Amino acid sequence: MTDAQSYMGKLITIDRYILEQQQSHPEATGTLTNLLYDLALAAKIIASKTTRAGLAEILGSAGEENVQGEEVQKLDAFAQRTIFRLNDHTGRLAVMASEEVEDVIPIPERFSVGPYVLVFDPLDGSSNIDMNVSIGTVFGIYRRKTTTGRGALEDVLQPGRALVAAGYILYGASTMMVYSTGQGVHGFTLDPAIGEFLLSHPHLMLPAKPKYYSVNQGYQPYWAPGVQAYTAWLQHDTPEKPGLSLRYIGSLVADFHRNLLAGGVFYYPADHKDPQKPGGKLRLVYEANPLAFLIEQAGGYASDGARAILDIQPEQLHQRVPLFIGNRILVEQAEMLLHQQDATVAA
Ligand code: AHM
Ligand code: MG
Repeated sequence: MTDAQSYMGKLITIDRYILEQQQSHPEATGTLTNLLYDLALAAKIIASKTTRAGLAEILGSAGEENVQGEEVQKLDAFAQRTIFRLNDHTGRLAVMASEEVEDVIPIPERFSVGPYVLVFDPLDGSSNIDMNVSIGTVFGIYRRKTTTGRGALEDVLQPGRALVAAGYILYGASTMMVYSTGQGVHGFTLDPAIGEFLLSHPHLMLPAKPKYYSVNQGYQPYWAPGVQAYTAWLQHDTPEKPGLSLRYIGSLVADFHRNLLAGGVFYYPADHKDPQKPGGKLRLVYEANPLAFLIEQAGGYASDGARAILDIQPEQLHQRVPLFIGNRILVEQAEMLLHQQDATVAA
């Protein structure tokens, strides 16, 4: 019997499951366990608002710009505040960092600091909110690197390989929390009637036969030749796979989640249209890395087109990175074709 089968039909809350996983590590102090509980609570609080997102009180934007120069929607601000406030005083974190805040977020002086670092995108895909399209939260947890004082930028700028846990919350037709602490990927669905996340997808693994490719094909005229060649390869039957169908929501967590369940590849390559984003659009620290950690745990792979996302040493908090993520065989083909085309162009 596989681990996944042993959970079939059992009613297990996220709290109990996290605790059971902790018990297989006798040395664990429970700090990480409690941090995950806090994130599950944040998920419920944010979900309670996203499910009411069509209502007048929260429609419209807060009228501010975030550090990426984008308009902050009210729900973004709410999600940011919720995650911060649930984690600022627990003594579990040394420092936090978020897409919505320019610099690292210190723990207020009046609270003690702890051994972990939390990076997050509080509400990704915010341009979809007003259209009632799925949105998500992405998070990653590191152990702090600095040994004294309060946390610093150095604690945040760690390669994804050093993540101890990562996950996302998908606010869709139902709310799901999916996370990994390095022992497989586990998915929980929120039962709104009882306010509990129940284990629905234990030990998620990518299906061997992929179904979908996901990319904003509207930018195709601006792609490099390698990305053009790669997309053509995905579309056609090849010895390795059938031709894939296109699915693109434009909401990273939802696109990632669908491909995790069905098999496939999501990519957001560098394009040449927007000089502001020569390295793609997505951010390494709190978008690409947590999802790369999850995909490797599910048997897949994530690359920037040349190397594993998890091996990149971040230089800046908000740096962008091209992202190819999904079934290993599909992502490795992207690396191969991008490399081949670069070599042709250089010759
Ligand atoms: P955001 O962090 O500002 O919400 O933007 C990230 C989103 C992702 O969810 C999604 O994958 C991508 O932007 C879609 O971009 P595009 O509209 O260019 O396809
Ligand atoms: Mg984002």
